[in-house]
Amino acid sequence: MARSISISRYRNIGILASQDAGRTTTTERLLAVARQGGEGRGAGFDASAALLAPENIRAITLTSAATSCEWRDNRINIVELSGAQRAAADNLVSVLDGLVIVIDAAAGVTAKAEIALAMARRSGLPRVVFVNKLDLADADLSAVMADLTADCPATPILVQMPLGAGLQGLADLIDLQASIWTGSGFDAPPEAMAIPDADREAATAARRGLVQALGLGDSEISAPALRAALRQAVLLGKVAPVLCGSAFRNRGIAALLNAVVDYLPAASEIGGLNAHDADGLPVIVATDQDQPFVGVAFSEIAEPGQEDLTFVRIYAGTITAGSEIWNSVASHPERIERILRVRANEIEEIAEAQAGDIVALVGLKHTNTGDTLCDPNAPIVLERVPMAPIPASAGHAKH
Ligand SMILES: Nc1nc2c(ncn2[C@@H]2O[C@H](COP(=O)(O)OP(=O)(O)O)[C@@H](O)[C@H]2O)c(=O)[nH]1
Ligand SMILES: [Mg+2]
Repeated sequence: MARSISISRYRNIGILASQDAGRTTTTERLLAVARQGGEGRGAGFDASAALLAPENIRAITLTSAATSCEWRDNRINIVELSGAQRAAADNLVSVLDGLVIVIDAAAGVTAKAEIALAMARRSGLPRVVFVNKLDLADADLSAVMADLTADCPATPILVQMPLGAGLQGLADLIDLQASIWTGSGFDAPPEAMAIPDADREAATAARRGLVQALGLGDSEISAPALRAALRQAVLLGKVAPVLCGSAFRNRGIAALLNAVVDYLPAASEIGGLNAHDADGLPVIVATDQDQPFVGVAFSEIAEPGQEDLTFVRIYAGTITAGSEIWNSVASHPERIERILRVRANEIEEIAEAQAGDIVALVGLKHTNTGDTLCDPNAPIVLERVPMAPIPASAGHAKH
C-alpha cells in the first residue's frame, strides 16, 4: 500500500494557460523532472515515446483529467486548465487550491492569455506565474511583467532573473545563486554557481525591490525568512511570484516545482468548507484526515471498452477500495470498486486515499460532476463556493 502523506504535504494545482503557451509541455516537464528528482538527473524522460506505447494510451487520456507527482516529500496533483473552456474549467478550478499560470514570453499577454488571467482572478486562488519560452529570441520578459502588473490585486513579483541570451541561466533572487546550463543537450543538468559578476548588481537590486514590494524594510533578510514572507503574501492573494523558464528546453522546471511547494497552499490550508447536513442545517467541513469522508466528483471519463472513472477531490477523511460511500446529492449509496492514481504515463491502483488527495474511482454509477460524496453515516452536502460572476464584456472576448 502506498505510504500515506500528511494533508499538509498535498498541493492541488491547476496549470492554466492559453492555447500554445506551453501548458502541456510544462506539465510533462514537471512530471519528468519530479520523477528524476531534479533537472538533468537520471535517464531522460522521453514523453513522446512513452506516450506512444499502446498500453499507455489510457493513461494519456486520464492524465488530461488529473495527474500527480512527488517533489520534496510532497504530492502535487495537477489538473490542466484551458482558459478557453470557460464553464468547464471554472468547475475544475473549484476543486483546486492554487494555480500555475503559464505565459508565453514571446507572444506576451495576448487577448487569449487575458482570458486565462481573468479566470485566475475569478477563482481568487493563490497563484504563481511561469513565464515560458524565454529561450526564444523575441521573448520579452519586461513586456510580460508590465502587462501582468495590470492583473491586480495579486502584484507580480519576479523571483528569478534570466541570464544570457537564449536563457543560458537563471539567477534566483531569493538566495542570490545562479543555475547555468553549460551542456548542450536538452537534458543537461544546470550548474549551481555564484551569480556572474556582470549580473550581480542587477540581481541584488532586484532582490531589494522584491523585499520592498513585500513591505519588508530589511534588505539583509535571509532567504528562508524571505520565502516565508512571500508565502504569506501569496496565500493572502496579494502577490504572485513570477518564475522564468523554458519548458521545451527543460529549464526552470525544478524551480517551478519548488515554487509550487514553497508558495502555493497545502490542502490543509484552505480552511473549512461550508456545507449543510441532512436537516438543512449549516455545518463546516474541516479539511482533516481524521474526520468522516467528504469529497467532490469533478470529472468523469467514459471510454468505450473501459471502466467509467470518476475523479474525486477528497476534502476530509479516508476512502478504501471496496467500501460504500454516499452520494448526498443523488441520495444514493455508491460502492468504490477500485481507487486509481494517475502519474504521468502510469496508472497505479491504491487501496485507500485520504483528505487532500485527488484520485479516480471505479464503480460509481449514480454520480455526476459536482456531486458531494460522503460517509453514509455523516451525510452532508457541500455548498459550492460560487466564483465571481464573469463580467459581461468578457463574454465577447475572442478565443
Ligand atoms: N521555444 C519554445 N517552445 C516551446 C516551449 N514550450 C512549449 N513550446 C512549444 O510551443 C508549442 C505549444 O506547446 P504546448 O505545450 O502544446 O502548448 P499548450 O497548447 O499550452 O498545451 C509546441 O510546439 C511546443 O513545443 C518553450 O519553452 N520554448
Ligand atoms: Mg496542450
